[in-house]
Amino acid sequence: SDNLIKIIKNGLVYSPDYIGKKDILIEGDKIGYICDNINVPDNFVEIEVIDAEGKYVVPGFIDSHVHITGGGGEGGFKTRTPEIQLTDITTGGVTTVIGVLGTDGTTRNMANLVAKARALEEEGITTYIYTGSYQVPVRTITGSIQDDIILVDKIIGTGEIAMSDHRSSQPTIEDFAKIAAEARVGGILSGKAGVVNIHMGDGDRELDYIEEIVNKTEIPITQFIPTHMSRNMSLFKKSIEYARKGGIVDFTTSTNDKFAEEGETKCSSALKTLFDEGISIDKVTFSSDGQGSLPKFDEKGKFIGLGVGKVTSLYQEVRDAIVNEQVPMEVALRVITSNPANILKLNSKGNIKVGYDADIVILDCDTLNIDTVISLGQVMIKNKQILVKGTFEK
Ligand code: FWO
Ligand code: ZN
Repeated sequence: SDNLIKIIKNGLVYSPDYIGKKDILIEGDKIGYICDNINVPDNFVEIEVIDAEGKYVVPGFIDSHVHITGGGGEGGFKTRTPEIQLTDITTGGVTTVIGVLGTDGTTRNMANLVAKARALEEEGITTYIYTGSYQVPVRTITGSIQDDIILVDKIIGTGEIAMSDHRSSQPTIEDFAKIAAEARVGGILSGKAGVVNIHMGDGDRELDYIEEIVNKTEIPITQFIPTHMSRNMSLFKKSIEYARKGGIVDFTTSTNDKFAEEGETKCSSALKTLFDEGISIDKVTFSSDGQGSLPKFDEKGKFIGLGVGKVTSLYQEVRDAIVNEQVPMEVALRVITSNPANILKLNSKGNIKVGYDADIVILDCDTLNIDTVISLGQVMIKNKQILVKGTFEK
């Protein structure tokens, strides 16, 4: 059985700010104590000591855009991607996911998204969801975005709603303003973020609708979380100016060689560029688009193939930013820990602090590879061995 008390000893701790070599006491699902040295009282109670000597200890990762019920379908029914399994997530060091639907808002639905989010929670990680899919009007549970956010605990906002994409519902600016208004009031009345996660396509209108809403209404720019912002060079260049204006920019870490050669900017170098431009990194996040489809269309809009996103790409891009792009570790880690936690108002997440959830990842110092993953105080992976699997995983 899992000990209720654990002590992680002698790790170099990034909270994500670097706080030095510390011992961390875990009580149940919370971080109970952080100090230079905790003497382990012998045979006092069952205490599991985890030796983090020569290792980094960082907050569990937050993946804020994951198709947990599966997505895709753009190449016909056989291309509907498979539902995610627990270790697809935990092997990526991810302990909190935000689940989304996608292009297919017909055969995928909110009831299934809620059920899958609850299933993953039963299996040991923390989940939230966005109400809706690509389509406008947004298909909700209660019939209203505002009511969904206020009344359904796991719903923290709406999305991913498609903008500037040949697969969108071709919504108007007014449509988006009303969606943002409902999400904002829902968030205000429930203490949640109430954000609008916008799927940015390759269309020419890019961020125009968001900027016009921000200029013409009382809705703040931080109500929107546009994702896929490095999917082509033009949009990536726009995302730099957008971030400079205080906008939130989310970059998708799942990719394939076709997208790379077609002008997508790799997330690790996108982060380096923003960092070198002196942009405040607080409004920058990475998300994986895990289990989502990565469909390719030719210039006439004809489907020519698809890949499937992977949650494990999330930390790999952060690791590349640190190792290959020399982005400081305490900066790069923020885009998958404290930044999404702050932006999404996940108050007990994203930091190694007393009273916060015991979501922790231990990294090898030399390789920066994931060694151990703890979610809500439960050791899911230890010394690269999977200890906890999904219900139907062998
Ligand atoms: C992106 C999710 C896309 C699904 O443009 O939006 O399709 O419903 O599963 N994926 N449509 C992938 C690019 C960012 C590479 C989705 C997908
Ligand atoms: Zn998308």
